[in-house]
Amino acid sequence: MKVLDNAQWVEEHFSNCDLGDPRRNKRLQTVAKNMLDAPDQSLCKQNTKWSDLKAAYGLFNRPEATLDSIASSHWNKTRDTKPGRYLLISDTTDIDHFSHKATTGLGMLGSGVGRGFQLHNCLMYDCDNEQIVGEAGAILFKRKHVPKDETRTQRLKRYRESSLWGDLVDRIGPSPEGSQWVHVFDRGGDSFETMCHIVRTGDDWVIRASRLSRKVIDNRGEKVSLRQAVGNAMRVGTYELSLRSRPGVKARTATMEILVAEVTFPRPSQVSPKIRSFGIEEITMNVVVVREVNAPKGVSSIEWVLLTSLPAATLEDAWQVVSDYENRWLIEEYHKVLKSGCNLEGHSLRSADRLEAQIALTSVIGVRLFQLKLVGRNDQTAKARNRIPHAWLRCLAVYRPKLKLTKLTVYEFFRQVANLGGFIGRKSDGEPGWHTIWYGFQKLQLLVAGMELADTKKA
Ligand SMILES: [Mn+2]
Repeated sequence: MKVLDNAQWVEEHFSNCDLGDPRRNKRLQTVAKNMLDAPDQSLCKQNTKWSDLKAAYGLFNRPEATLDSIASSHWNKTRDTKPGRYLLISDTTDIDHFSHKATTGLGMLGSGVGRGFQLHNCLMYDCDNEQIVGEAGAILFKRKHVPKDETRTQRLKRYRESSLWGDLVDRIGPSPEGSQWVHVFDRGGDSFETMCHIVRTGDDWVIRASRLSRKVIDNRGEKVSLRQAVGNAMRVGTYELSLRSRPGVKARTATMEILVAEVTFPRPSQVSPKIRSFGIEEITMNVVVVREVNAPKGVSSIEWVLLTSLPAATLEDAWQVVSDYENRWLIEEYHKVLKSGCNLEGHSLRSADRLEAQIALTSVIGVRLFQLKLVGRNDQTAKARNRIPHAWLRCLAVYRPKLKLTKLTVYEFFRQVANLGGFIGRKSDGEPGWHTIWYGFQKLQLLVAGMELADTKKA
């Protein structure tokens, strides 16, 4: 993957936005570029020209600046996948604006003490090239106070947090010709309703089961609990997993076994009117179970029960399902990028509408930062001069005269960037973390900008 410079990247991902006025679209690109140059700073520090800062506030104030209008150009680009295999990893994260007492129009968080939004979004991952494609879609949800005496029927009729999963599947839509899309959800996404939405798009899923007490039909046609079906599952293989130490638990090598079963979920008796209208009476799927055998006493053993539309007859099939689920950490890391890398919760804008525009912009910019991190890690042998913008390399060469640019790999380039941010890179240091990469990246951008300024002065 060739790395674009910040201006090119912004152009590619924001130039098709429609905010109702060409000047406003241009303004969006300026604000986005400034954000990318200094992602964890406040708006004032990102937009150091007075005209840019005015443009940012002006933009966020416009009713046209919504999550959809700002991010959908990027979403569309992400969904237009080339033939291949892709994971669509979704999750919900709380965006907490509790500390900004003056902000109006926020929803509830937690038990009602917090204030903010739930951001439910989906990250597209290219399995063949091991790269982040982008954000495939997002929904912002404001939880409202629910009356204590709400009936089950009333609950099923209203938009709930559990509806976000299926709703986002619908908004993202089906995969294009030649692409296999696999939706990967944690236990929050386990419901018959959510699966119905994926059945309708014709795509695949790997979802961690949340309720093992639910009734299913096993392969002998008997009605059992999912827990019982798991108990009767067939073992297809074992493997060793080394687990790092945690507070109070020693490091150990765990023996894991993989079991598979086929089950049918009947439609629950009470479902929302929408699901009733789909007319899906039952869904047959595979269950892949990964669990630790002979876990030491007093240690809670690992067990994943994964529900999937993918084949699971052989060990190889089952492995694929497990490794798809193992990639779920990517969305958690992406949410970390948004919160700690882009300081998403730190902006003190005065209304929920302005925050929505801010969140939209950040969710797209966060993709770029996440991509840069993975490009560095995965492209261990690719030469930097073929992939990295020329100006960045030129700048680095001036700053570090001993560096041999012709030999530099993409991987080494990003270690050098982290180096600018304070990463020392001793053997024991491992891979550079977020903050050092960011600080290094910001420093490099500043050096590049300085060099370009000097060039124009001379001309
Ligand atoms: Mn979750």
